[in-house]
Amino acid sequence: MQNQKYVDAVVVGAGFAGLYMLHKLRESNLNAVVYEAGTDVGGVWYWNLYPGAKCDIDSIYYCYTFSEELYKKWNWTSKYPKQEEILNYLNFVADELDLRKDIQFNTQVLGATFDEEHNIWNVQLKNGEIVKAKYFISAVGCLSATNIPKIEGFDQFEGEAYHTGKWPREGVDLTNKRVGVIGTGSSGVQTIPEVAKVASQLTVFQRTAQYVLPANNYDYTQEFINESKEKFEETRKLLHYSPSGSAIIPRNKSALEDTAEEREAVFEEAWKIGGFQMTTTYYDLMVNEQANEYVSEFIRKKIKNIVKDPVTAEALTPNYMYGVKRLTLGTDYYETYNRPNVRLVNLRKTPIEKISAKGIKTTTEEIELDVLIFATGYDGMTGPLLRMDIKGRNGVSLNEKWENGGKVRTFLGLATKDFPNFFMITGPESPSVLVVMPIAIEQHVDWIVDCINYMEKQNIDAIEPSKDAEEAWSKHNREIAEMTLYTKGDSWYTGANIEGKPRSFLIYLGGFDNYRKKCDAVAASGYEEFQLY
Ligand code: N01
Repeated sequence: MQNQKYVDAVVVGAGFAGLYMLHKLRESNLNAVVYEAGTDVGGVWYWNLYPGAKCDIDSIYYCYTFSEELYKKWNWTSKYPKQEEILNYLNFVADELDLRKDIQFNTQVLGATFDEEHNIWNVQLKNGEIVKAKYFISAVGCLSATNIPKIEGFDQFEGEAYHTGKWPREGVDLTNKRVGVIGTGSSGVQTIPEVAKVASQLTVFQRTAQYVLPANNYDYTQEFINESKEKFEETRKLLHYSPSGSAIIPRNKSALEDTAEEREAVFEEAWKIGGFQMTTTYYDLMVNEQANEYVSEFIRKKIKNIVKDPVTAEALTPNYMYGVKRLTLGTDYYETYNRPNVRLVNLRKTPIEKISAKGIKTTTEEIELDVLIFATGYDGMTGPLLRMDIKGRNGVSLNEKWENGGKVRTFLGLATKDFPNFFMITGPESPSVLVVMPIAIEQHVDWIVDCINYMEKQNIDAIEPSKDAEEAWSKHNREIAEMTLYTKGDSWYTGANIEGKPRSFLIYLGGFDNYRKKCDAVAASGYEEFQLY
C-alpha cells in the first residue's frame, strides 16, 4: 500500500449526489475524495448546456432539504429553473460547505477492483493512478452516459455536431445556421423552440412523437419565495414522506368515474395550469388503459388544434400510451412547428439512410446542415455504472453479473451481492428518477452513511446483500412494474432506446414512502438482509 493514496471512501461524480455524500462523510469524520470528470461541480447540470436547458421540477423542490439554513439562503427566480441557475446553486452549496478541497476535477474513474484479501477497493483513474478505499460509492446518476446512435457516415459530416448532454462550454453560435436536431425527448423538446428562434432553418428529425405538456413557467415573486422559506419544514416532510417523493399528489378518483364532459373539464384545467398538473387529475392514468386513453386522446386533440399543417400535426401526434415514455414539458413546443423556418421530418416515413458530408440523407432527400444536434438521450439507469469497469469478488465484473443490463440484481438499488462496500446512490431498482432527484439522493446518502457509521462502530470490514435478499427485491421490483403501464413503452425507462440493450424496467414503483420504510427497517434490524464480515 506504500506510495498509494488511501482514503476511507471514493465517491464518483460531483453532482447533487456526490456533493451531499462528501458533506455527510466528512460530518462522520471519514476521509473521502470525490473524482469528477468535469472541470467543476454540477454533474448533469455541468454538462447539459444546450440552449433551453431547464429543470422541469419546481425549483423550490429541486434542491437540498438537509439544511434549513442552506435552503433559506438561496433565492430561486422561477418555477422551472434554467440550467445556469441550478449550476450556480450547486456552486453556492460547494462554496458554503467548502467541498471543493476534497474534489479532484478533470479526473475520470475508469473502474474499480475489489481486493478480497484486504477488503479494499482499488479505484483506477484515467490518469493511471490507483487509489485504495474501503468504500466505493457511485454518484454517477441515472442519465449521464450519453447516447449517440450509430448512423453510417457520421465521420464524413463536414459541419459541426454536438450531443445536448456534452455541449461545448464556450457555447455554439447557431445564428443564421441550418440546424438539424435528431431526437424529441425532454432535451429535444427544450432545445427545439430555442434553436428555432436563431437558426435560419431548423429541421427536426423525429422518430417517435412525444406527449408534451405546456410548462407555463413563470417568475417567482418575492412574496412567494418568502412563503416557501417559511414552509421549509412542511415542504421537507411532504417531499420525503409522500408516495411519489414529490409535491405531485394525484386525486383519489378514477378517470372512469367521470362523464366525458367532466373529464374534459378536468383535463382542460390541468392543461391551463401546465407543468405536471395533468398527472394529478386521476390516480389511474398509469395503471388503467382506458383512463390512459382518455388523457392521451385529450392531448392528441390539443396537438392537432395547435399545429397548423395537418401532415406535421399528424406526425407530431403520439399513437402510444401517455406517460410510458417520460413526459416532457415544453414552452411553445408544438407552436414552434408553425414557424416558417421549422420543418419536421418524420423518420417513421422517411428514415435516415446515412449522414453525408453535407447533412442528412433520408430515403427521399438530402438535407444540408451546418450544425447537427444529437438530442438522442442516454443509456439510462445502468449505463453510467456499466461504463466503468467495476470488478467484485472473483474478478467478476458488474457487466458480467448483470448480463449487460439484462439481469440486474440489487438490494434496494443500493448495493449488489459480490461487490462488498460498493454503494450506489439512486441505483437501478431504487425509486430514483420517479422521485424528485435531490430528495431521492438525500434519502440514499443518509442511509448509506448511517450504514457506514454502523460498520465503523462495529468494526465490520465488509457488507454486501445476501443472494436471497437481492433476488427477492429484484422480483418485487419486476412484479410491481408489471402492474403498471410503464413497462409498455419503448424508451430509456425500459432500455429500448439503446440498440442491443436487454429490456428491463429498473425504477422502483412501490412508493417512495414504502421504500423509505423498508430501508429504515433494514437498518434498524442491524442490516439483517446483508452479510457482514
Ligand atoms: O433523451 P430521450 P433526452 N434515430 O431518450 C431519439 C432527463 N432530462 O435527453 O423515442 C432517431 O428522452 C429518440 O427517439 P425514440 C429526463 O428524465 C430532463 O431527451 O427512441 N432518433 C427520442 O426522441 C429525460 O426523459 C430534463 O424513437 C433517435 C430522443 O432521441 C431524460 O433526461 C431535460 C435515435 C431521445 O430522447 C432523457 O431525455 C433533459 C435514432 N437512432 C433531459 N436514437 C429536465 O427537464 C434516439 N433517438 C429535468
